[in-house]
Amino acid sequence: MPAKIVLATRNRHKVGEIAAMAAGRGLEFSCLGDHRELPEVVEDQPTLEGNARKKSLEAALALGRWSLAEDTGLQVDALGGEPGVMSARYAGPGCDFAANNRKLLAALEGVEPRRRRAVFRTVMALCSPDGEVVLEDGVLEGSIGLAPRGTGGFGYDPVFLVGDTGRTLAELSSEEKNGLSHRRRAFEKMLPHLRRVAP
Ligand code: ITT
Repeated sequence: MPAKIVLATRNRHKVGEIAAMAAGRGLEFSCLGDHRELPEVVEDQPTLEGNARKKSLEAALALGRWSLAEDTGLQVDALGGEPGVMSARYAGPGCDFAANNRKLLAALEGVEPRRRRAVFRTVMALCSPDGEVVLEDGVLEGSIGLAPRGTGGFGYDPVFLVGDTGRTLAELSSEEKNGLSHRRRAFEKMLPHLRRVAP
């Protein structure tokens, strides 16, 4: 029987990516959409670590089961690390991905390509049913393009050029993105801890 674990996110793109990475590992995921009775988690911590911990802990304690959560930020050097922990709400409360990308490109207007370095960072948190949390992180290096390109992925993927490949994350197939992403790197580091859930 697969071991049950709740993926404590309201982002359906994250659910798809993590479920694909975890396929065949003896884990059966539910997500917050399956537990509508749970209150919304207020992401008020100043760090990715703090928010990832909070999201995993609240779900695990409310449901009395293992929970996996993550918080991701895009950190742009020329903007002093912004949008960072504010990545989801960069263009304001309730904004969509396109508005965030427009604001980011406007903030970098006139900045030459070699000064547009950025990283994606994911902090993943695994919480046991009694509230014990472990954290792991994953980083993907790249830069911000001059205009959005590609239709894959979500969020900032169309403006994030991967390493020095000249391709945005949105121009990769989902298999390619899931093979090298910040989320993949955090997930790989989390695997030894996940063996406590599904040996
Ligand atoms: P949960 O908190 O419910 O997990 P969220 O979408 O609010 O979902 P975050 O707080 O981690 O997630 O916000 C991170 C934002 O960064 C997210 O809304 C996207 O805009 C962006 N983002 C996260 N992962 C990304 C990825 O792999 N590619 C592109 N953009 C990403």
